[in-house]
Amino acid sequence: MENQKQNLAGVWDFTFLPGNAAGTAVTGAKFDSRAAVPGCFDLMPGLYLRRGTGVYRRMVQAGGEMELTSDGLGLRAEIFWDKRKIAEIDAAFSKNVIRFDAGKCGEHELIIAVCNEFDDSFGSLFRRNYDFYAHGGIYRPLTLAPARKIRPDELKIIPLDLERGTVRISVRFSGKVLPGKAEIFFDQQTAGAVLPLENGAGSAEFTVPDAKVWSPETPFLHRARIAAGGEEFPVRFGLRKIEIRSGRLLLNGKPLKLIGCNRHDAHPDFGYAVPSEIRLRDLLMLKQSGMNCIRGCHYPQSEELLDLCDELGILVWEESLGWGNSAECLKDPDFQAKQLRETRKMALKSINHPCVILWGFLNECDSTSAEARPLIKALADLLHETDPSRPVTYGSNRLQRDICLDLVDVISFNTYPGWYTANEDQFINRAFVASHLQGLAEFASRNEYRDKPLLISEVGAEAIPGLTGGHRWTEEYQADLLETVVRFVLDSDRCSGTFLWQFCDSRTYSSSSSQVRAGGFNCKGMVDRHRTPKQSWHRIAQLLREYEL
Ligand code: ADA
Repeated sequence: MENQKQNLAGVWDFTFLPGNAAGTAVTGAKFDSRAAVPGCFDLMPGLYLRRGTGVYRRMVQAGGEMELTSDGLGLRAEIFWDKRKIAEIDAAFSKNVIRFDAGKCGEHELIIAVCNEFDDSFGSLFRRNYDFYAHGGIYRPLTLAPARKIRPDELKIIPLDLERGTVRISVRFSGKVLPGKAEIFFDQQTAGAVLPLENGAGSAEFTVPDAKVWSPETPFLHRARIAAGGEEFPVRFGLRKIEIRSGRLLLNGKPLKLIGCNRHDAHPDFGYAVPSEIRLRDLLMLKQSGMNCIRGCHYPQSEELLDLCDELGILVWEESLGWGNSAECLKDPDFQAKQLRETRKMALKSINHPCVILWGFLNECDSTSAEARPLIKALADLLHETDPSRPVTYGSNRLQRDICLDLVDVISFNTYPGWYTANEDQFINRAFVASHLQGLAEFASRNEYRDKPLLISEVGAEAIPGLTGGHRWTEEYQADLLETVVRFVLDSDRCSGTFLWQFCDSRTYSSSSSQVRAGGFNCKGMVDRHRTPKQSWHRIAQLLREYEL
């Protein structure tokens, strides 16, 4: 099966149509240009930051029942096979498997019309007010393969006991003929263990032979092959446990201090279609700096990124797409339904990645309003039910005013002392920054919250690369601020970690009602948009060499 999979990366025929023009794409489009897949069309020459419909076309050899897998595109797409619509994708960054009848074996035309016009209805998840750029394009790999006889709608391997090497494997297949059992083979095993199935679903405990624990220091990965209904499904997984005890996060039974950064999976020249080499370099830089984690802000991560984090031993907070959603939005039934659908999809796609230790959603929503509670509760319940093995959280910027913190396992505060706080001096006030963080730690130590770990999930300051002098917007100011935060977190018994804002400068909009974004970039990166370190990067790396995480 794997060798029948076609990777559709390459240069496709292309044309750009103004507006939301998927209909015209199939009837009247004249393909007058070429575009790379994966790629963002709104960074191509002549189309820089344009909004409209990018229409991609190529010919493919295929026939019979096929599966087209998209690991992520945006903002939304319509897909046509020989001019017949076979799918619509209405959520950016979402992984989708499309099953369709490709007809007779031979050459067929595949058209993907991707639109990056904003849709202001509440049913749209990528909204105009988000503080990261809404690119149009096919962000991540596309593959095409013959459809399997059965489909694994769920396939979970959850570590149970690390010493005994036990895991719980749960599967749910769909298809015309459902298998009565699955066979599980670990690593090099040739004799499988049986998992009985009823209506294509089953769950049982297994022992992994010669089990080795996965950790950031020794990211050991096991493999399982799951054979059922004449098909084989390979899965890679790791044996590790993330737990909460007395308000602390524990990894494999030991207290965990998370020191890392928020990272947009983005690049100024490629948008969200980040080339593998750049993704790899980013993660190697992070690992070498001594940081141990990233928050994949603010959307589901690519398979490639999660694979790399599994291999390098980088811990990940993965979250579904959302940003600053208002009470009006949070109570909208369409918005709610899509949030739930996409959050569940994210959890099911990433559940076997040991690097993922936290699930998140709805960054900085209006969690002071009663309207937020039903959706936050529903998302937390859904994640717990889909995956009982990982804690759930959301980045709150409402701090002490938040009324939803009881609904999640971990309290995560996005806070910008020394940046957005009013009446600040031109120069850093370290005591103010530390006392603000101390205030949050005290708040989180109240009876009702003391059993929940506390994270500072965003904190930072803008720094224009090369600007020095120590005042706001300079590299020193940012380095001083972030150093103060990291020292506080390392020394605090209450705080389980921080995700600094942010890894690299990232594209957003030049202005919005509440934010100043120099040149259309959020310049709070510790490295600049092309990944050249600022002073803060070196400062934090030096500090982490002095401490042992
Ligand atoms: C927010 C948000 C980020 C970014 C940041 C900032 O808290 O979650 O996406 O906008 O602040 O730079 O202000």
